[in-house]
Amino acid sequence: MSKNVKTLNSHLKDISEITGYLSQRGWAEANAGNISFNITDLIRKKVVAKTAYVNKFKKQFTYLKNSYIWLTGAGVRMRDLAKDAENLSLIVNILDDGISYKIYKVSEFIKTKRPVKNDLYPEIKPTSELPTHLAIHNYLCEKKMTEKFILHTHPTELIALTQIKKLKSAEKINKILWGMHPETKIFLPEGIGFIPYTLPGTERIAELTIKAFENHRVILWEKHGCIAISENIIKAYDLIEIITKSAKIFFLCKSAKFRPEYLADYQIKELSDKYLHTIN
Ligand code: 2HA
Ligand code: ZN
Repeated sequence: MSKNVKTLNSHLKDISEITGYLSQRGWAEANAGNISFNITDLIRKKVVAKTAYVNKFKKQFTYLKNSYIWLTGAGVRMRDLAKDAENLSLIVNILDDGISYKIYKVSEFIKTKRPVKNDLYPEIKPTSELPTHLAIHNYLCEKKMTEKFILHTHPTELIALTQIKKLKSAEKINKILWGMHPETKIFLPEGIGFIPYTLPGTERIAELTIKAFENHRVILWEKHGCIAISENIIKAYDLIEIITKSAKIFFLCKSAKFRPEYLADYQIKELSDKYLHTIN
């Protein structure tokens, strides 16, 4: 592994920092949100763990054969994850048939600084949105994309936008988001994707989400939250923070009883012309 590749430990530090922000910003009420990270490239040696047990998914993930996916635990609060990311998450190793998997404690892969002691969470199981996370990772590997990180959270202002009947389309929401602040067009030139309300934690939401990721990096789930893909948690958070700021500006104008003026179409085009080539 080359020296400039961040270690899992170092990613876990970032995860602790960012999950603290998610909680402080009120985007992670109770156990809201979940995170996963394809760490296959960070694994130096095969782990033969005592705690791992073999299980099978309902479907095969062809492109995840022999992969290692770090995931948050079901029911785990982001505010607790911020304090103890390594013990409140786990690692799923998908075996070489793409359907069997083993679950490992993170402590089997890195040196943990403290013993596992968690009365609040006696047993850590994978996040309830596991089907969506794995389907997205499978898709990202199939397309050989550089994004390995998935962040799902509940940003209040974004959810509020999806509660407004006449705004319920990607086109209308993007017009608002781009219109409120120039950085939104610079960071998200492709805009957000939008998925009409779908039952959380299902194969259906997974299917719709993968389709929407064909040309987006952030997707809004109507009346629920958003899900973003990026290279790491810091960049995924940046994307969500930027669009949430735009939504907030929109609502601030509205609640002060002013109609926001929006950036003009030519100003948005100007931003695309100047910055599009610099955006990754
Ligand atoms: O993890 O946010 O979508 C709780 C959720 C499910
Ligand atoms: Zn959710």
